[in-house]
Amino acid sequence: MFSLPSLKYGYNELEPHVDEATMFEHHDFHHKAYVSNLNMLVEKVGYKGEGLVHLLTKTIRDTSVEDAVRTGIWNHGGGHYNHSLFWVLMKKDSKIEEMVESLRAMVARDFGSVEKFKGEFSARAVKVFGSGWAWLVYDKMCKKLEIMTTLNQDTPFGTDENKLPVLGLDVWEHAYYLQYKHARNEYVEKWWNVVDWANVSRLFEKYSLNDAIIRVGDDGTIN
Ligand code: MN3
Repeated sequence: MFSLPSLKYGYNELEPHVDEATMFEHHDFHHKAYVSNLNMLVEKVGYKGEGLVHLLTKTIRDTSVEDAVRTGIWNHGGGHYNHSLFWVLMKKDSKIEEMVESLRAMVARDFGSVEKFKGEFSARAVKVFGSGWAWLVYDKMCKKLEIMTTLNQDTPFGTDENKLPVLGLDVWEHAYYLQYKHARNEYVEKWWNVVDWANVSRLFEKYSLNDAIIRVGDDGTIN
């Protein structure tokens, strides 16, 4: 069954950018609830360990599965995938120098520069209406980087199979409200200080060189 991944840093280690109370609530309650709900749902489809990506791309299109179960898997499975990815794309002491040259070059080609990319990404993240995510995705068909937003817990590849998530930002209120209140724009600005560019690069290289989708293990580990 699915389980909640543990964080590779303490709840307070992303401070002052993301505070301890937010990290604790977000990980131990919000993410945990997606995992618990997903486990209840997959019992109903005879899950045999095919993996989250399979659930989110195949099971949700299987019309022999009850509509409510498919919707639940889409939402809670998406929540588990998105959050598992989100945690490993952050760390304390973010270093932009850890971005690999191949990613920097493609960012420059597709957005003009890293700074322009960050500006565009922030603007899109701030404008997500209601709850959702902003993503940097690698389009495996066009072999280019794009900014994409999704609503609720929709995943990029569940929405469009060509869109593989390189970087993701949770802009649900639960991700920032305790600390930033209504000021999502401030949260988005500060969040750049905790991006783990080495792991972002690792995802990008896996997609662009191997054409592989990142698997999130049932225990939330990324491989
Ligand atoms: Mn969240």
